Amino acid sequence: MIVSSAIERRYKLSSDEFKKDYVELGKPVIISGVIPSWNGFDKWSLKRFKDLSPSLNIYAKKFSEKGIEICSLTMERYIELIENYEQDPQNYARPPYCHDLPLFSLIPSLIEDAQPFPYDYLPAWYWHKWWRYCQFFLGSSNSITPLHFDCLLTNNIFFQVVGRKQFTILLHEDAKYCYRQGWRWFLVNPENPDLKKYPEYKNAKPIKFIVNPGDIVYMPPGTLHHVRSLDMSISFNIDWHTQKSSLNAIAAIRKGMPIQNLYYNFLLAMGLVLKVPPQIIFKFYKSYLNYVS
Ligand SMILES: O=C(O)CCC(=O)C(=O)O
Ligand SMILES: [Fe+2]
Repeated sequence: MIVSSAIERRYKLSSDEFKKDYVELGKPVIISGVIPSWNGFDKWSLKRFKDLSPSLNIYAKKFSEKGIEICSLTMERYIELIENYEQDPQNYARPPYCHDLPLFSLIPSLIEDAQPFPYDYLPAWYWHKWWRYCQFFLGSSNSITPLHFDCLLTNNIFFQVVGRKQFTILLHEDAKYCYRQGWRWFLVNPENPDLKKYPEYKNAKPIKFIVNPGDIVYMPPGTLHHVRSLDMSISFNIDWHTQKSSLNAIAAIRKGMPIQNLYYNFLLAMGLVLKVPPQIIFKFYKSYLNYVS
């Protein structure tokens, strides 16, 4: 098994190079030097989120072999659980992982902190109220997202603001070595693969890297990723299509993509290919932001 083929790291990558050298070639990249110039880069912390919105009701997830369990709690309580765990991990259980939360819509004052936002890394169709497409990940150290690909076969631009994360990614062509379960989850644990149980994984080419505060990660459609938080962490991502990826994603209905995903991909293709404005599409697309699959 070849561990750790490299990922390129580019400082303030231009949007033309981003499109030509990475998106069009289906190649992942880390972009540094962009987030640190945001108005609020230094301001974000879990404590600040708690102070801004203590009574906000949020959802957190527990991933296990049985599936995804969801619990609901207030922001204040959640951050308290994280702080307790970080101070004394022996005596406090690791908190659940707050995963896929549309926090810019819930706390709009945060939007100003993410300016100047790098619009150029997104197709123009997403520029109108770009923050509506952002999904946040808040969690303690050692929070884990098991191996999966993003369910609509979108591109993923991932913004790491606070804390570090360890990513292990595999290109979509390696999915066949990772023992798929359902549409988008995989049984192999790439941090400690059990080659007796999952022998085909020896053919896979995992890429392992650490994402630091202020880094942006680009992953092409269908990239498998396993993510471990190394610290208390705040990140957010945007799942986004190009015209081409939206049409490829619709075609994936033949490969077992759930029908609900087809609905969202069809809406996005109406926007990107047929140019239906986001003001119309978003009303129908919005429920995707609470879609657990
Ligand atoms: O940061 C994580 O834990 C998971 C990120 C992820 O799955 C994503 O951005 O799609
Ligand atoms: Fe993901």
